[in-house]
Amino acid sequence: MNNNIKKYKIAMMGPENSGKSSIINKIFGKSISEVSEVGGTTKKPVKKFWGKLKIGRLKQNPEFADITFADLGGLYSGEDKSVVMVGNVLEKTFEEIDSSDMIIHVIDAKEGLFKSFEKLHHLLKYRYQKPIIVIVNKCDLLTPSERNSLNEAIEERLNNKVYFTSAMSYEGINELINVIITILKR
Ligand SMILES: Nc1nc2c(ncn2[C@@H]2O[C@H](COP(=O)(O)OP(=O)(O)OP(=O)(O)O)[C@@H](O)[C@H]2O)c(=O)[nH]1
Ligand SMILES: [Mg+2]
Repeated sequence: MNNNIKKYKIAMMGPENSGKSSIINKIFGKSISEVSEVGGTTKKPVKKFWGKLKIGRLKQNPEFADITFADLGGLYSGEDKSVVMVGNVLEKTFEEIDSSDMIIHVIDAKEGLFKSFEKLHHLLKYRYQKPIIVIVNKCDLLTPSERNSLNEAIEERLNNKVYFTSAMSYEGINELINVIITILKR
C-alpha cells in the first residue's frame, strides 16, 4: 500500500500547427490527440494519464507520481501576437497552463520563436516558477546551419536550454522523455 502519490501534470504549450499533438502522440507511442496540417486542430485541452513513476529516493518510504499530459490548442499564431483562441476555450487553456507542474514549450522550427511566447515563457518561468522544457519541433526541416543559429538565438532569448525534436523522424523524442523524467525525479 502506498499513500505517497503525487499528481503531476505536464502541459504542451505553443503556437498553432507547431506539432504539439504530434509530439504527445510520439511520447505515448499511440494516437491520443488529433493531428492535421491545418492550424486550430486541438481546441479544448486533451488530457491523458501517462503512467506512474517512482520519484522518491528513499527505499523505506518511496514516493510516486501519477503523470498526466495536457495537450493544448495553439494560443497565438504568427508574429503579430494574434490570439487565436477565444472565450471558454481560451480560459480552459490558461487554467491548464496555470495548474500544470511542468510545461513543454513547443516552437515551430520553420516559424521561430514568437515574441508573444517569449513573454509568456519568462512570465511562467520567473513569476510562476514553472519548470519549462523548450523544444524546437520539425527539426527535420532545418539545415545544420539553420539549426545552429536557431539554437543560439532561442537559448539567448529564453535563457533556457533548447532541445530539437521531430515527430516525423523521431529525432529527440527519447531525449525529451529522459529530460522530463530527470526533472520529475529531482
Ligand atoms: N516535417 C514535420 N512536420 C511535422 C512535425 N510535427 C508535426 N508536423 C506536421 O505539422 C502539422 C501540425 O501538427 P499538429 O501535431 O496537429 O500540430 P499542433 O501544434 O497540435 O496544432 P494545433 O492543434 O492546431 O495547435 C501536421 O501536418 C503534422 O504532420 C515534424 O516534426 N516535422
Ligand atoms: Mg494539436
